[in-house]
This record gives sequence, C-alpha cells and structure tokens, in this order.
Amino acid sequence: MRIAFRSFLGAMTVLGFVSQFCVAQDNPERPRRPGGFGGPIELGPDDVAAYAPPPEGFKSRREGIDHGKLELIEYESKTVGTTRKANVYTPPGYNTDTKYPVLYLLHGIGGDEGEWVRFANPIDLFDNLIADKKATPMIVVMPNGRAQKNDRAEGNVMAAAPAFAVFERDLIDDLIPTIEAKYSVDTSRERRAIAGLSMGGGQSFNFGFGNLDLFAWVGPFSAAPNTSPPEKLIPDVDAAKSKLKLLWISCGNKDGLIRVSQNVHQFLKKNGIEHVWHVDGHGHDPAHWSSSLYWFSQSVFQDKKPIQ
Ligand code: FER
Repeated sequence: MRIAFRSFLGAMTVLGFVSQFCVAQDNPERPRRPGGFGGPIELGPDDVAAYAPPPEGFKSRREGIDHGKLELIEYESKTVGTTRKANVYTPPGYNTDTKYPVLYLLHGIGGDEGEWVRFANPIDLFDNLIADKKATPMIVVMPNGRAQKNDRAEGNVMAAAPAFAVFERDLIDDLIPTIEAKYSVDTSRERRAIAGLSMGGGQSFNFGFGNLDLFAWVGPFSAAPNTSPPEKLIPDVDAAKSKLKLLWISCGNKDGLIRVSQNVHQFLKKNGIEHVWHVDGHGHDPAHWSSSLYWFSQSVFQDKKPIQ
C-alpha cells in the first residue's frame, strides 16, 4: 500500500508536471494550479548539494556497537480527544541521570508514526552516528502529525491536510508534556528540535518559526505547500536571527515541490538569515529523506558549523 501510494505520488508528480506544462503551452491565459503537487522545476545557481551522499551502510545495523531502543508509546490528546501513538527512540545507554535533547521528527501526507521507522531505520542510523561520535545522544520522537480522530493514512490522504495544521496544538499541549514527563529530558529550547519530510517539512517550518520560544533547531526536508508564505512565516526577521541555532533546509532537484523551499531560501538569503540549503539529486523520495536525516543529525544540538 505504502509503495503503491508513493508510486501514485510519483505518477502525480509526472502528471502534474506534464499537465502544467501543457496548460502553459496551450493556454497562456489560464492560471497555473496554485500550490499543486509537482510543478515545473527551475533550478538556480544556489540549488546545489552542500553534502556528499551518505556512506554505504549508514542505516544498516552494525554489530559491536551499543544499540538504542524504539518504543511505541500512547498519550492522551486533549486536542484531538483520543489516545494517540508516537514512536520514541532512546539512545544507547539511556539513563535518568542524564537530561537528553529531543528531536521531534515528522512524516508526510501518506505517513503515520511508523513512516520514518519503515524507510530510514532510525535506530541504526542514530546508533551508528552516536557510536562514531558524529551525533549527540538524543531522544527522537516520531509522532502522528495528522491530528484527527481517525489518524490512519486511509482513503483520500490529501483530505486530511487541515489536520496537519491542528497538530501544532497536539504537539505543544499534549505530546511535548507527555515526553517531558515520561523521559529524562532537557526542557530548554536550545535542546529541542523539529524536523520532518514534506507535510512534516511544512509543519517544521510553520511550528518552528511560529514557536521560537520552544524550538531552536529546525530541519524541513522537501517541504510541502502547507508551508506558510515566507512573509507570514517570518514576520520578525531579527527574532529568527537571534533565536535559531540551526535552520537546515533540503530538497531533491527532481522534486516537483522544490519551489516551496526555494521560495523560503530566497527570502532567508535576502534577509540575511543564516541557514543550510542542501539540494541533492533525488526526488520526493525516501532516499532524500534518509540522507537529509543523516546530515541534519550531525549538526543538531551541536555548536560546530553545520558545513565543514
Ligand atoms: C500538495 C502536494 C503535496 C500538498 C501536500 C503535499 C497540502 C504533500 C506531500 C507529502 O507529504 O508527501 O499540494 O498540499
């Protein structure tokens, strides 16, 4: 089903591209579909890779190193009025004498709390980086970002897009307090990050910039059109500059949604807001998201410069 859905999205990208191209050719007066999935891709001089592809085996299980754990937890959501699920990774050697930073890692329109687990092997990806001292030991929370009573990715998944906006309240009022009560967490904003893919990338932009008092590290990968327009997203340029420790944006150069991220990148550049802009050779696909997680995880919660 999952593979079928991704192929469906892939086909939509191609169809979207072809139909928009044809519309523009056949009838220049007709407006382009606003925010459509899979628009024409125009690459500029900034749209280049900041990082190499990850090394072979980066998300494969390695023997002879310590391993973390993955746990599916449930929490009561006042926002949705149901019990909701989240996957939680705790790093090797997790103990209550240490206060850990937390990364909230969000999925796409057809995903759920298991999406990252299914394609990126986060236990192994993080265990490997932590064993090599490339990532800070952290807790990674993978919730369900579709904040509605039936939060399964069923039927017309696009119809649930508004529930991805509702998730801001579920995250802040219900999930974060649960995580901070249940685990040994450093609750300061400098030790809380938000990142995600596609719809989760848009959520990372919107919730990250919208709650600079809560998040200091923001990582949107292949952000979808749920991303607020830059002027609305960043009404206070100085606050963004002074509060963000890292803004790490990526997209594939074959992703029909790249214009969403290009648009934010250009606004950030014009306003002198420091950020990473990494454009690799992938499309709107798990290879791009795994690679982005691999590189983002090596900068989040660290003071070194993100690009060496
Ligand atoms: C859209 C195209 C794509 C959209 C959302 C998506 C809300 C999300 C894609 C994904 O999460 O993979 O127009 O509108």
